[in-house]
Amino acid sequence: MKKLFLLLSLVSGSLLAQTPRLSLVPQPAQVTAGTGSFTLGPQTSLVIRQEAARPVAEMLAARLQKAGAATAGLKLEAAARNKKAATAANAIVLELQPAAAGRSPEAYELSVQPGGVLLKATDPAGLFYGVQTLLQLLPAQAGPLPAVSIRDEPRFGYRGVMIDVSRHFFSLDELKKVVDVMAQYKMNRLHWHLTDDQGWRLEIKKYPRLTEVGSKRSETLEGRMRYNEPLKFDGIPHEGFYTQEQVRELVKYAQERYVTIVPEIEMPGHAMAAIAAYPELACWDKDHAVAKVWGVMEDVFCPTETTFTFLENVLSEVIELFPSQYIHIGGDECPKRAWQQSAFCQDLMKKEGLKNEHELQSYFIRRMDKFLTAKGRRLVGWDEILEGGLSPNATVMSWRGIKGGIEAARQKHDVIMTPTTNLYIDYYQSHAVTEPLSIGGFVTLDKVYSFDPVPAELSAEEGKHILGAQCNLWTEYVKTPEHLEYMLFPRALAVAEIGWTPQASRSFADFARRIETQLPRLQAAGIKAARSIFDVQEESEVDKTTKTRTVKLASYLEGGEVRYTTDQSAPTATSPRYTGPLRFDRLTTLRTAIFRDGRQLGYELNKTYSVPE
Ligand code: TNX
Repeated sequence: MKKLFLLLSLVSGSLLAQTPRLSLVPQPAQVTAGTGSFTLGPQTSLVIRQEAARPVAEMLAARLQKAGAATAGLKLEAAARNKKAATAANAIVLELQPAAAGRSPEAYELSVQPGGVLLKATDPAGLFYGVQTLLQLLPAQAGPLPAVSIRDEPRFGYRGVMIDVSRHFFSLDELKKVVDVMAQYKMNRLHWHLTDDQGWRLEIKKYPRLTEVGSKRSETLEGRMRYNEPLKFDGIPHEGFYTQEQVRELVKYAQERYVTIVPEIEMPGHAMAAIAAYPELACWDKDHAVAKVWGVMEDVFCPTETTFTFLENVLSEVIELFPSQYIHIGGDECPKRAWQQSAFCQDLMKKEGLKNEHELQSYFIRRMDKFLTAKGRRLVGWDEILEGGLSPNATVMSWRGIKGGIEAARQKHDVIMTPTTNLYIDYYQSHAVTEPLSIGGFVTLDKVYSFDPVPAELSAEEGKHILGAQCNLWTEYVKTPEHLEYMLFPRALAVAEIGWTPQASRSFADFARRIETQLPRLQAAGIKAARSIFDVQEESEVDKTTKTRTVKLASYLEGGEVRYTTDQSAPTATSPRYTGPLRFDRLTTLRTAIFRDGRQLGYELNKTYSVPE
């Protein structure tokens, strides 16, 4: 992108030297800077050429009014088809064109010229995304739109966020807020993790105890689970579920923003909440209760006809509620002990010719696959569904790294990439002492950004099975909407760009610059995003032979100066500036922060390093 601007300003000289740098996220496939600008005013009209464009136009009008960009006026006009778009002066024209072969329905072309704006797409989805771009072009404080022409299209069709509402419940309003932000950054799948050991959150008419019993736990583990230490609980009951009416409301709300909600009903593991409600679903005859600790539980669904009937009935209601083609059935982390100890399971394995419990799990998933396929839907599951044989129509969500994804793509199955290494946003994102308690791990914004969903190991043909990427927010340690937003943003925006922007146009340095301008917009929308882009990035390594430690520091920010001290004093704007790796040969305390224009940005990192003895 930078190169393109450089080239353009070389070619056109001083005219383009004035061109403002755009801060669009995700970076569009193709941007050509123009000359001049267009200012919206009370006389500006909003023109649609087809009725199908009306909902998107209405949404644009509402957003422009809210942004104060269009005072009083902004009339929405449905102009006759035969009027030429290009001649509509002082107007924003939305136009649907006949589909061009091979173009994604999400593609659009946007042209801003001093005389007006023309947005073209073959599908309302494309118009919707063009409108998101247009709104991002608008300065935060309303003002002129820079002249530009953009041809844009996503790299992947699946650009997702997963939210776990089982471990902690989040309100419908909070989820709507997340959907709003997702849509603004062109994300289109919200994977809703609705059930798990710690709570069943979806009303099922046929089985009222799922929510009467399964949506409540008496208390929750406090802090982390530590080996050999007694567990501590908070004594606070936790509960919550969504009525079917609320589900319909959210599905519709998301649909209007081109976000499809992919529901997940976990099986055969992570099922304790359902089993607590209906103990006959278990293999074991013991006390069943909704879990109040985290982890992998051994109390799982038993593959009896009772269980299959139950799950098919549940999924039938799920299918009624969710138009999503994909229905997620979990499939992860199912310990096999209960099945090993069950005479019923051992018998079933003999009868079905299943060699081991992995094949029994595969039998379980295959039955669900058959059921969903017969209903015209597609099964998606975590990568454990590969074990014991993948069922014919399954799509795999690769979470334990990318290996499962590679294997599935080679077997010609579709894949969504969501590896813990890069896309687990329940992990820490900064060294800052202000980071709230999390499950562990370390996934910084650039770690997320650096992920390419298509592994180099795959051939071009196999690579086509990669549908896209998704970040996962598990909420064992995320209890409040503020914390949820802090974990999600801006890291989900990196996933938005992974999913949308051509790999060759991606640059983290430029992304960080753009994120800096997006943060105030998120804040204005009431989103409590993390500000870790203002913190020092740090990495260290010991060398046993020289008995030294090397510390590398960096700033994501353009013009960000990393300054530091090693004498215990607080870093200031005049402290030594970091220019290259620091080497310590004794115990050293490093205090460092980022400065720009004489001011400290973000938090100080204060860390004491040991060296090898
Ligand atoms: C693994 S990822 C799980 C979740 C946990 C998560 C915590 C996956 C399919 N299962 O049950 O919440 O780790 O990071």
